[in-house]
Amino acid sequence: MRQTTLCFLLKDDQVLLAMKKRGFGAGKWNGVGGKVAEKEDVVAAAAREIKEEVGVTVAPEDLERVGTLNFDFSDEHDWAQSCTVFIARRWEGEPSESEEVRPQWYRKNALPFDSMWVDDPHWLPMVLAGKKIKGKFLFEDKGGAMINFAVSEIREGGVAEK
Ligand code: 6U4
Repeated sequence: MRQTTLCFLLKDDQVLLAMKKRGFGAGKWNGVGGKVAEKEDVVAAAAREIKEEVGVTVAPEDLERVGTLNFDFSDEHDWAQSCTVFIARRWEGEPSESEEVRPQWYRKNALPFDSMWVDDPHWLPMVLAGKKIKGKFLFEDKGGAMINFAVSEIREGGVAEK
């Protein structure tokens, strides 16, 4: 299964989302991320994608790993991915538009879920509330709908079901 990353920059009560302009997930708001390259560390991959997509530099120690999400697509098996989710509160530079994405700050309590992946309402609010999570999702209709999913919070010393 391919490894991917997703990172959310946080500033006060806002989160940076990026409108994907092309490729996988085009037309959706999402965190910043992409595929982990061969032999690349997942943290390095997250930092590289953040730089490539929105032009800011995040030090590896400022990337906090907050979740692992497994995405399976019943009609597109090649799209299966294990996605490591990060948050970052420190970086250098100002987010700017690239060929791939158009970034925009959103208030954490006013996210554009209608224009995001259908799974996002089930886990992103938990991440933005400071929780660590794991989840798995099975999609149909090329990611347009979910067949089933499970999300749980990872607590020190155990896992609490949502
Ligand atoms: P290219 O080939 O440049 O378009 P790249 O941006 O490297 O690809 P891509 O787009 O395949 O990688 O990476 C997938 C990205 O989409 C990752 O950031 C994870 C994210 N993603 C995939 N399925 C998702 C889903 N169901 N919900 C979600 N993010 C998802 O919130």
